[in-house]
Amino acid sequence: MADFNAIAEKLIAGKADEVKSLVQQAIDEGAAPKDILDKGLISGMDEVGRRFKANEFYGPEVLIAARAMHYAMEVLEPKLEAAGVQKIGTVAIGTVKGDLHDIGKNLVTMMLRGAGFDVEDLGVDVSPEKYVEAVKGRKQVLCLSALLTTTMPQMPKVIEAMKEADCTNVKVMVGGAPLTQKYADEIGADGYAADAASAVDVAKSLLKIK
Ligand code: B1M
Repeated sequence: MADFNAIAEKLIAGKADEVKSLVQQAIDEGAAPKDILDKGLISGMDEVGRRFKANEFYGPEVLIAARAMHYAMEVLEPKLEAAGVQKIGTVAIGTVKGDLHDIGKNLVTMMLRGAGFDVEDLGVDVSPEKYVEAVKGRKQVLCLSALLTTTMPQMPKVIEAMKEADCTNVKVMVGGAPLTQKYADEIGADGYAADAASAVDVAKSLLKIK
């Protein structure tokens, strides 16, 4: 019988090769792809998120676990598609115009993917127009990252551009070291996340996913 706990444990430990082969073994044994995802990989990433919030894990451990998840998904993704398993939501993420910091954004991307979201990473130095183009009619959530006090003011510009392009049905979340909930409220963002694990909670709550 497939050992979902072992998949979760190896994922938490960042053992990419072992996670991938355990996932392959579970597939070969006939386990449902959705169970492998939910009870193995996502359960492991949830624990990574919990440890990150509790300061038991730091950026490198999260990145290593996320890389293991990504590696295992290479074998699981085609099976999920074949089984018609839906992603839990669609997200676009990018670092705002003028800002080249991407380590935090990449962590957020990996945690969201680990939680089951379909995430398009737009990269760094993203203009308001590019955000709008990426989300219009195609995404439910837009995540903006900024690490510089000089680039934070790009965020209200993106929100304005979204309104002008009639993208008000897309939820906008903001994050990055200089950001605060107060600033997010002032600029009219729908959500603020202080770190990558909370970004998952906020995205889920914006889309009313339990
Ligand atoms: Co830059 N840099 N940097 N830098 N850099 C900071 C941010 C700075 C605080 C350093 C300092 O002076 N003490 C300072 C900003 C000061 C300010 O404006 N308040 C600064 C500066 C000034 C600059 C330059 C202007 C320096 C210069 O050239 N004179 C320049 C700007 C370049 C540009 O962007 N145009 C610059 C350049 C660089 C490097 C290229 C060298 C490099 C970036 C490499 C890269 O990202 N690929 C770099 C780095 C590494 C840093 C520090 C050291 C580390 C940032 C980091 O990766 N943290 C940083 C100082 C510091 O923080 N100690 C600094 C780790 C990361 C995991 O955390 O990004 O906060 P963080 O992400 C967190 C949360 O914020 C949140 O979740 C993440 C995970 O928990 N989060 C989100 C982030 N994005 C989110 C989006 C969401 C939700 C949550 O969406 C909803």
